[in-house]
Amino acid sequence: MRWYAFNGDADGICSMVQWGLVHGIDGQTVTGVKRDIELLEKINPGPGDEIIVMDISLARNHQRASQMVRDGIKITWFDHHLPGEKIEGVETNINTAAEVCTARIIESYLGVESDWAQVALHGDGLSSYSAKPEFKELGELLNYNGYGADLSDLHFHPNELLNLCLKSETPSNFMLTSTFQTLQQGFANDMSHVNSIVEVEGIYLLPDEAWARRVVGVMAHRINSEGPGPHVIAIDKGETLQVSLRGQSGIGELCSLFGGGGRATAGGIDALPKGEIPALMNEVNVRRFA
Ligand SMILES: [Mn+2]
Repeated sequence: MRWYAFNGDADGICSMVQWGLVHGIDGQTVTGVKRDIELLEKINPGPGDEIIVMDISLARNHQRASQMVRDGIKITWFDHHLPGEKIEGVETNINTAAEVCTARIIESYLGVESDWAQVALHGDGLSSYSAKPEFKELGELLNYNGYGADLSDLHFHPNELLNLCLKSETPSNFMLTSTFQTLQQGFANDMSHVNSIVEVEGIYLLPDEAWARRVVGVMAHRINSEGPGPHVIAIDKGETLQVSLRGQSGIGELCSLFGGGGRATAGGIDALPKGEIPALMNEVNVRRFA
């Protein structure tokens, strides 16, 4: 059997849609909210099974991937996050260049130019590398749908969105559906709360409520487009902060200093103890005023 593990955000979905339009997606799909990236933990392959992974970090699935390869499972990995140490036997199609998202990697792998790759660029905050601004809203909305503490926070299960996108075939068709309208309305409602959030001591701090958990990503992209950063957007989890960091370069590395990770321009720290906020802000400020 073939398994697909894909990130539940715009890039993961758009990668899968492209694959599905060319090869179909027969098999078992495994996904989750955008933050849910240790997806290999949810797969129990049998002998002879194969796994295709899209838009999740190999570094964050390293141990499980190594074990599966030793067990004879074939793994093909498409991604643009820092991969960590090489694993012999995993076929990797990984490019961490700032202008690349997974859907672009899939587009060149398949050799079929696709507007879904353009949608994904917008979803990943890479609009400046897209030639199609008409898909910016769709990219942001698919990305927005992936944010939440768990699947119950989301308007649509990522699998359901994947199937609706496949049914529409093109982004333009999808934008005519009631699904698109539902996302537009949900987004507008959530964003109506955002204006009250101001930067305090270098951090945009959000309450731990469903609307905030859903808009944190889009809010981070917008704040990042207003200046070089690094920008800190965080959800107050009580003892810890769930941190999103955005900037122009070195963001994944910065997050990894605090147990997080990411790519050049976007990263996160799942649970930063509040006592470590000064240390984080020191690192951020060194880069802000460099
Ligand atoms: Mn991505």
